[in-house]
Amino acid sequence: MNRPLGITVNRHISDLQRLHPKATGALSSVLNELIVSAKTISAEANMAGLADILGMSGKTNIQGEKVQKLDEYANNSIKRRMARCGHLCVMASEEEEGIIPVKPGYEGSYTLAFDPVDGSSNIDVNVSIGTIFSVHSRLSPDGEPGTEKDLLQPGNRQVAAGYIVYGASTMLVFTTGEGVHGFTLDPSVGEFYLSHPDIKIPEKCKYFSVNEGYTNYWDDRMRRFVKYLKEVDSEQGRLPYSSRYIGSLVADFHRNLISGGIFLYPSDKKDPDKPTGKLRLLYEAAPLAYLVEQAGGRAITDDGREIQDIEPESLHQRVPLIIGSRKEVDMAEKFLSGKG
Ligand code: AHM
Ligand code: MG
Repeated sequence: MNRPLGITVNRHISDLQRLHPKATGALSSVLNELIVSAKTISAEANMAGLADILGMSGKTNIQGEKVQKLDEYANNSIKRRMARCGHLCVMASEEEEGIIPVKPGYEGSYTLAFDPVDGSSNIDVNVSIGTIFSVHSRLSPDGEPGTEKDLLQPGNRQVAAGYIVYGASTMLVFTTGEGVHGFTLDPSVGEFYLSHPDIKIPEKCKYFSVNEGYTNYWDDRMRRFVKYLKEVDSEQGRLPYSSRYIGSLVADFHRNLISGGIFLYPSDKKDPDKPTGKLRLLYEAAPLAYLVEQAGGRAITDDGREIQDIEPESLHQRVPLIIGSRKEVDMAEKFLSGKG
């Protein structure tokens, strides 16, 4: 069988590196090692039903949620591989309470924050899930173990971010600040090929994605905005936006990035301990905000702060998230500031 001579992700990464004559290749190595983990997680996710990897592991993570076996597999796969890649100084995972040190003697100049399996409540029902990652340059001096402070940096200082979506195909989407590029895994040869170069979020927004089951817990302004999205605007000749909600952030975000859409996970009043929404700044909101901005979109909180500008205070900090097509995020901002 003849295969197309596609651009592999490794070739693409080395082409990106060429744009920076002083680059050492360290960031390229971080990405290439992460991609190896992504392939193994993809293989496990595809085999989940057969490999008896479905179901709970019996442990509870720092967020108080049940840890599923695939979460554990993915978490271990990434942390063990990346701890020895020689270019990181410290890591943090959504599944672990504290910082994750790298192997002594292997310290490098980058940090890695990751959500090993996002949307894990969807594993058992064979619905798309994903992995999200975010890379920063360290703040502390080279050659020493990294610290929590190295990880608590705002999104606007990321040097790379991306996700892998394990869907009908496995796709990797990432940015290093030179646009957003998407790669599809050919599982028969184990290679990611460039399939979506220079992704731009469509200006015409088709979808809104929000868990409307929580409507009663939202602020009135959020309720008015979502009501507006469902109305016919005869002055502008606009039909209602279509509703799409998978409940896997990576998959919801990916659809909206490719087809145009806005995703909302606002703060709600249902849990006084979680007044700031559910999603985590370091592992979910900031990396996706970097991607969406590189693709021409925008990401804010429901009190109008740019996600990228938030200075993190703790590893597992949660933020309300409104992310997607720029015009609709601007519109959300208007409603939420009381001007809608
Ligand atoms: P997880 O990282 O523990 O899987 O939780 C995050 C997920 C997101 O993928 C998704 O957007 C959200 O939780 C769905 O939450 P809800 O069921 O409250 O709508
Ligand atoms: Mg998650």
